[in-house]
Amino acid sequence: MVKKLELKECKLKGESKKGLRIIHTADWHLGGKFYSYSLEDVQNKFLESMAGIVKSTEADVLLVVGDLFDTKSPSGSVQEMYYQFLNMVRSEARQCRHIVILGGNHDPAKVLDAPQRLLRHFKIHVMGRMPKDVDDAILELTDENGQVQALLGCVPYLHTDDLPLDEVSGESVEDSLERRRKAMHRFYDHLWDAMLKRQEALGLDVPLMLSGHLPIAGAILYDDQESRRDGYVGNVLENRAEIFSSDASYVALGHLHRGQSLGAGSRIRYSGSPMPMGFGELGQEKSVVLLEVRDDCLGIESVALPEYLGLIEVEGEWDEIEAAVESVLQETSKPILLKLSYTGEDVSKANWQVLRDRLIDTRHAIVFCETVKRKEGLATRRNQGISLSELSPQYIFDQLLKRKGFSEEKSSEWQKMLNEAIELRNKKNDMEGAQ
Ligand SMILES: [Mn+2]
Repeated sequence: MVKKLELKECKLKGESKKGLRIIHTADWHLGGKFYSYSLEDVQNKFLESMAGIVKSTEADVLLVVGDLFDTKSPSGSVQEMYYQFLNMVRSEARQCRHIVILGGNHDPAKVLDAPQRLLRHFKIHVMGRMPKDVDDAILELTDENGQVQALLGCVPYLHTDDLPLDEVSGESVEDSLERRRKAMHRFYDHLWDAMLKRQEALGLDVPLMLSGHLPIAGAILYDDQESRRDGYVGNVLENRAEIFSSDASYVALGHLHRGQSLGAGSRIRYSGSPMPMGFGELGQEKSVVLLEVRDDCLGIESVALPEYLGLIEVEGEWDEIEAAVESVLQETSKPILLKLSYTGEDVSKANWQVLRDRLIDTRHAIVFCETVKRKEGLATRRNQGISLSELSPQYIFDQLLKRKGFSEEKSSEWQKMLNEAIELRNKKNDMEGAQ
């Protein structure tokens, strides 16, 4: 028998507590850059405010489902930021008994796991890699009296070695992906069985929850073409929601930066990232998920986060671009990053340096700008200050198509071929266990 709690959207923050409270968040990407703009200051602000949220929501559990760090080798100051945060929560939000940090595809699993035993003394459970014994991945979430209120199956990003496959030779890429999907399903089944056994051993009737850092079919990856920074590789291996037992009361996911549930009222949710990492996330409201384990239901509330970073994208005449730059000078509460495209006739107007100079000594920055010159009905873009990360295969391809002046029909044909080529490349990367 599994105690499956019904999800109930309700107001929890500021209301009196009726059960164990869990904050579900993910994809912090500490140490990450926005184009070439360092996010360290913004992220420090975020961590401070996050510690405040853990305190003000009276959360008993803080769960970070992967991509805590942005790179495999976070600098000393980025690691310090992380440890300062843990210390802040431990000293200021004392009711938070369990801090759970799971590895994502961006995380340096070994760096996360290095202090694992030490951190356990502080009830900080880090799991960069999946432990060999699945039983070690089951966390008993206890209340202030030490009573187990729920079981959490902790699942960091799974590497190829975590998903043993049967050796098959001479199969297609599709077949091999299907085998990986099956291996993933088997993995979650195996974990679920272990959780049922644990529950039985404890002699308790408590809700069971799962977690994971992976893309699930049906989720919205991006609002537009651009924010393909993360998930580009990996979204090929789309697992199906059925890998999670339907008896799970909640499935806390990470990896996709857009917060969402898989279908209306679904118990399978992505918390989303706390701040945008690309212009594709422009306009997304960022939040964390707050859960409350009650006797008869699982209360859930999406708690909106402040906007730590503002984004402005302008494509148009020079005076519009100038006005946008002037307007950000008024903003002092948060940095604003601008992406600007000048599409006017007179290219001599486009003096980007003058605009950049306006932002010196502010926290705002123009992270991308370009001059688009219109010629015979075709737009050709002349790039200024384009960063490497912007040079996606798609971007270069678009430029080429424009330059060649292919018909729409021909262009879409070429586009189809490019998509296939990219997909094949991604599949290959994914099979090799790339991020
Ligand atoms: Mn990820």
